[in-house]
Amino acid sequence: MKAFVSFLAASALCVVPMAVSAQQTVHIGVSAPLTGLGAANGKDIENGVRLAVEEANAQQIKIQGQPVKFELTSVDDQGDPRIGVQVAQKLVDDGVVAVVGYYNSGVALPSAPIFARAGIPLIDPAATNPAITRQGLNNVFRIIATDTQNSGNAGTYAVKVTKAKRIAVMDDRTAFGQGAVEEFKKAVQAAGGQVVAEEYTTDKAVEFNAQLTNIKAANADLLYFGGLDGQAGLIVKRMKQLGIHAQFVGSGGIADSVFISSAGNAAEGAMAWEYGRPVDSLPEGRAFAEKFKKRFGAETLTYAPFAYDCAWLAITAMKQANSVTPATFMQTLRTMKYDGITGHISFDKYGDLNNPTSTLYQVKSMKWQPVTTIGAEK
Ligand code: ABU
Repeated sequence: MKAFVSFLAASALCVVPMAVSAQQTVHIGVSAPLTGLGAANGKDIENGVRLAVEEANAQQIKIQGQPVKFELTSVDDQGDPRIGVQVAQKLVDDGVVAVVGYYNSGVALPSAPIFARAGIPLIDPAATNPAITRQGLNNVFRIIATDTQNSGNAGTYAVKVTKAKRIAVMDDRTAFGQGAVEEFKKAVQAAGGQVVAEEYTTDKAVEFNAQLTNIKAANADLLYFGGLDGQAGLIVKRMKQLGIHAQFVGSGGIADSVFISSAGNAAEGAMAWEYGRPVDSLPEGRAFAEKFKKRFGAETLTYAPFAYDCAWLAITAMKQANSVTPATFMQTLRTMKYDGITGHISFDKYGDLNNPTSTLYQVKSMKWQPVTTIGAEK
């Protein structure tokens, strides 16, 4: 009898709780150019998401009582629409529950429907062509001002504040550059301004002599360029060589170190309209910049803060919905109010920001400095 009681006691000690919480792995996708011309910005976006994922894992988040391990699944879209749609399908096949992308509007436009068909939310930190959220899809969210807003502000400001009288435009024929210049021209015309020269190039070009000679002949006092940082730097350098004194103004994705390296001394005085407020002026912005530098050994470019917010937005939606099922937490995303490091985030019926802001920057003493911000946060 004594032996039997000892056996029961020993058995009781060995009872293993039945409700063991199994860890679930949740994949967050990123699509950006990790090689080629946009690679620096693509890595910036990828690292913004990586930082958010690492922080979320350190917090040991539980959803439905089970610990969650977040994993970054990134693909290199090379800034090419054809590659973009292929790797978008790969992300779907790999089972991502949300995607942070894109850098290039031209890649975002054909790729977004692939995630829509799979019922996966796409959260955009950088691609600004307005049509990305106007394709009738219900899965696209963008946490950055569109080109209607950013280049629209630029056009109004050029006429009303800069008082430019003879405006030239040039674009790189991409969905972003051409679209941005169209929005700029509409705003210039609405403000009563005059566009005296319209030129274009391609996003791969490195020589702009013909276009800039035409702009010089038109006696332009301001050049608005729809295109990206490295190429913008080469244009500004060539303007200086040709003795063109028109004020250079960029359309976004230009106020960064890539532009300054590319333009060299010619960078001084250049302007660019960027998205959101200066990160340093936001409550958590400076801390973000410092932890980014500590983690990756490099300063952020334009988009890492937005990409970080995109990833945390998805993770917070999962927490609030208590679900990692895309169809469930996507409902939460639509009505969420989230304070990110880039500002207040909530969405209109298209998935665009309710309160977008833009900031004009200028290179002073070879550093991009904020000049003014348009758009009030509520
Ligand atoms: N918004 C600037 C990044 C380039 C793009 O939208 O294609």
